[in-house]
Amino acid sequence: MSVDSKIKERVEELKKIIQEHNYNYYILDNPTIPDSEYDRLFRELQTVEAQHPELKTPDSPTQRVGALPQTAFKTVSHIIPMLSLNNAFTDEELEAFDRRIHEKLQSQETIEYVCEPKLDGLAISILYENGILVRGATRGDGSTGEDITQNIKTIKNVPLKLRGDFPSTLEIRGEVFLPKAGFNALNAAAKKLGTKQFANPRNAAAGSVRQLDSRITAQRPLAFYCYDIGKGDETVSTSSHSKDLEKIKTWGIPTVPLLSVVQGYQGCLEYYKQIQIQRNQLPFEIDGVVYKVNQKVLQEQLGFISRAPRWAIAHKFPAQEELTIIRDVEFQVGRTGALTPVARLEPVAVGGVTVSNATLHNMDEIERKDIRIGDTVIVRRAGDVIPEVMSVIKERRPHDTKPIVLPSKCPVCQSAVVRIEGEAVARCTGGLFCPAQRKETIKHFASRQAMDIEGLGNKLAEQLIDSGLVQHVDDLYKLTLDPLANLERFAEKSAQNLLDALEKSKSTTLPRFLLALGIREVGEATALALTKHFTALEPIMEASEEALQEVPDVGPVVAKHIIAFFKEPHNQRVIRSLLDAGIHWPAIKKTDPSKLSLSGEIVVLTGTLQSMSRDEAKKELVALGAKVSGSVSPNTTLVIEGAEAGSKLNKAQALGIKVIDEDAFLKLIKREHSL
Ligand code: I6G
Repeated sequence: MSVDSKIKERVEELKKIIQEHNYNYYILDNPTIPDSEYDRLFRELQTVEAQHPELKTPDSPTQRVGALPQTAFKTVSHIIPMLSLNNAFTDEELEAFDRRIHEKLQSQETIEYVCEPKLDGLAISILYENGILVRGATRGDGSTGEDITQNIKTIKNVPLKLRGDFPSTLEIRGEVFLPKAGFNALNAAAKKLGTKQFANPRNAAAGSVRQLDSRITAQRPLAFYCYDIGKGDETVSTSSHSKDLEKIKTWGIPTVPLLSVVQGYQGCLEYYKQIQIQRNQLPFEIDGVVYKVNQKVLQEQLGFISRAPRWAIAHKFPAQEELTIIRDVEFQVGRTGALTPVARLEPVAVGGVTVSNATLHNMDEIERKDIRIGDTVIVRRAGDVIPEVMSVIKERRPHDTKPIVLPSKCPVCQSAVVRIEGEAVARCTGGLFCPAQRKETIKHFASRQAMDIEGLGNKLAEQLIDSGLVQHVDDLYKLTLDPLANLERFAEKSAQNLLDALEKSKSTTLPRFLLALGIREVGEATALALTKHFTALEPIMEASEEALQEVPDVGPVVAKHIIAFFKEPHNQRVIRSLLDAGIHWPAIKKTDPSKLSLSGEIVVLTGTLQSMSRDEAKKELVALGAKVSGSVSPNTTLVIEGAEAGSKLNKAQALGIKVIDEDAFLKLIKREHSL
């Protein structure tokens, strides 16, 4: 064989190997080689192609790096118009959709629906000719869109070449989006560079896909999921939408996850509730779910109404963002003295709840978003998160808006406010002289994760400080019946209940006690790590910075906070007083790392966990002594199965590897944490 044909053969081989690994990684979620090996193969292909540009083909995996900037996008006519979906905002609207279908079909039979999450991204079309990606286009007005081929080719999970038994012409439709992690990373990088941050993942995805310089798009961690076939030859279509999606997957194209086939609109409603629960845990943003009549014959009978299919509907979640006006801004003082600007809003219903306050985080954020009193703003309330002001609608700014000024004195205790150079947070210097800080300290001390003092909520903590009955946390254990019963809206019974709860709280655990002390940057995980490492309070109080930094989770900043806290004579006095009051915890034995419940185990996670992200699960596993691996091999000793587990589960079962579900995993974590 000549040198040239040898090189050509190697290029073909490399392309094939890399394409296979892309498929394993992006479609099967089952990488079979380490990243370093993949990178080596990729670099080899890049090098050979650079030396022999004539061997570079449009389907080469190296073609994802972006091409030279364009001056404008070309216009593309869609072969079949890209339609939109009708929306349902209530259960009744969904029921009406199902009723219309029955009427149109003149049938009483229960309809089978395919349910999918509705990704909050951008609809696109991708065209393959003879299995090679030749064109990517935006939806545009539905008839014509923009040619964004170069940008689509940079998206890592979009195959440049199809596999299996694909049709000669295939046009697919789907959604381009930025996973939450990618969005956060992008905004964190922008913040560091001082460049503009994106308001939400959808805007970030839209901005990235419509870049004239595809080298910029290539740096954005975009992803794609296909939801439908646009056009293919006659070999493409099956008898149902769910079978179509199965077929699409065999060509190496990623489809929308968490798909479910259900019966009737009741089945759709159950799916909706299920996805709503999972929503915050999902790795991508969704704004609702989509239901489609599964059987193609029925879809054909139903047809279209104006520009939307009669056989599909998007069931939207209540809006998480609304417009309102900032009437005023006040500064709240937290436990550590941090001043948080809070916007007082014209009350507005967001996702079914009236919102009148929203956090503005800190002065840097106010400056970055250019927020003024009187501005019309977008407020967002997602899940349990505190509502926040996302951005200002500048076009609606009246001429008489007022700037937001950081007060020079604490609004509660009048002590000086300082802002340390380089820190975003401004703080009241009043310390425990400041009633606001003392109230927050009591609330934190009594909270469920800390001393768990039942009945001692926000209101009572404020009453106790305002009445002077309590100054510091140790005063709680000196409370007696009479003065308590004299508090407003407090009777003898509730006073006795509080005393009982205080007595009960004396029997605690060391991590809870450490958390309750309110040391800066010491949360639940750090309190637990400190306990595991030192096994008693005294060595923690006396530890040097170096000794503290040996604890996993403790870096130089946290170590400094811990030292400063225990050095303070006032804190030492409060701790002594708490221990004298009878607070105690069981003695802790030093954990031998080989005795951790998963020590020596090689664990693989598969599917979506409902209660935590993959990163959190990995941390928990490491804390349990396990090694975490990305793929199942004969060395794997345990697989944790989440929802929609894929091929890793099949492989584990084939290899006879132990599989546990999320509940069993949570029990393991709980046992380890029950110090
Ligand atoms: O915009 C869309 C999002 C998701 C869709 C869609 C979809 O299915 C999961 N399906 C169709 C048929 C259309 N738009 C037109």
